Amino acid sequence: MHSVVISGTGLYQPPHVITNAELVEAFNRYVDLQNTEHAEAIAAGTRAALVHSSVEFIEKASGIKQRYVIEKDGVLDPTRMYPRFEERADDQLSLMAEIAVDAARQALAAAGRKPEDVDAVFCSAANMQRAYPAMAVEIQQALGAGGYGFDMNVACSSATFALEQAYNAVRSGASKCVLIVNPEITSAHLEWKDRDCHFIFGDVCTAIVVERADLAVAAEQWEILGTKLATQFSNNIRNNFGFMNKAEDSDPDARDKTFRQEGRKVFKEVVPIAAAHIENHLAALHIQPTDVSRYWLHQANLGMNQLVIKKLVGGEAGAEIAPLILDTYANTASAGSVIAFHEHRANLKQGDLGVICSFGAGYSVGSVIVKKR
Ligand code: CO8
Repeated sequence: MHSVVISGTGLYQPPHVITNAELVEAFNRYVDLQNTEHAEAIAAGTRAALVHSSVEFIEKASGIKQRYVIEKDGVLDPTRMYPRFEERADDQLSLMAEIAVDAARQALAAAGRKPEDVDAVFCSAANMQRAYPAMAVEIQQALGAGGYGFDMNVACSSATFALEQAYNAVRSGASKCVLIVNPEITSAHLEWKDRDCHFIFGDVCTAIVVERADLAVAAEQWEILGTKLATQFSNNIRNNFGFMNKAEDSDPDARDKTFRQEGRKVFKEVVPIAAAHIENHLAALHIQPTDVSRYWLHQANLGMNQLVIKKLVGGEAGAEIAPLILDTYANTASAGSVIAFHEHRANLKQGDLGVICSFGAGYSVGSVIVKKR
């Protein structure tokens, strides 16, 4: 078995920011328009009036202050409330592939690798732009990478689950250099008209290079000491959008065809699952939670991360131990823990231990324990 390292990461950051104030203003205008349009039904008691959102609630309940999006005007148009993307011809690069190629080039540059050094591409994200051909194969071609590519989806745990596949491929000798990309265009599958969740997500793409330690040339390398994945079925985060909707004669605009969740249940159920998962994974490698210098946790909710850290190390989740990126990026599905790793590792030194951990729909939890070389 070969030793395996993460030798580079990359981050595509979309051009537009939506602050909570802008988001709430647009949402409240939508609510007022809807309530005026349906005033009679509301007065007759046959329809419930929609209720305003609030910046204070969003920041207190989630810790999110803003989000990046690829397209902003459509989202903030109270007569539309979803992004406006142009359909592209078959011979043009897809939007998901475009942002993946951007992040991938950065990760390859950090790793000191050329696209032709890559012999596997995993496109792993909570949503795919189309059914086929696989996004990963388009990305492989756009970069000029070799080998093979495939798509995979485990919602918010897509990146960590892909890291285990890459780790196994490289340590077994099947691959030498794997590129993982996590293009998360969550704005297209978020229900911006629902105040319970309209503030949650943002767009982004992360990329990770995983390769054999003995071949790696990057100035900064993180040895993967182990990976651990777990799933447990739950309907508490669900989206019924899918290829059979048309055949089922279901309404494509129905509420169940976009993201929905029982946020409070998710919060309560996932915190103990994630904390126990990390603790067990560390114990299997004879590492105490307090020996870990940094936890790059999934970025869904500030309070969730604070509770997970409290269960693990008994203290507060300060930026030093568990850096927060969801205040600026919001929840970016599988990319969240990778953004935290990308942006918050520069001050760690040789021998320091870290844990990348995702948790989310499925339920799914994935942890990757790393050590700076
Ligand atoms: N403004 C004002 N008030 C509001 C708003 C709002 N925007 N929204 C809700 N309220 C009200 C509610 O109506 C409720 O009122 P009442 O008490 O009168 O009934 C009150 O505020 C409290 O509501 P909640 O109980 O819902 O509030 P919480 O404190 O639980 O906070 C959160 C809601 C922030 C959603 C929180 O529960 C949370 O973050 N939970 C964790 C969720 C989580 O981790 N989810 C992971 C999902 S991501 C994932 O796995 C990837 C999926 C794939 C991505 C696909 C791309 C889109």
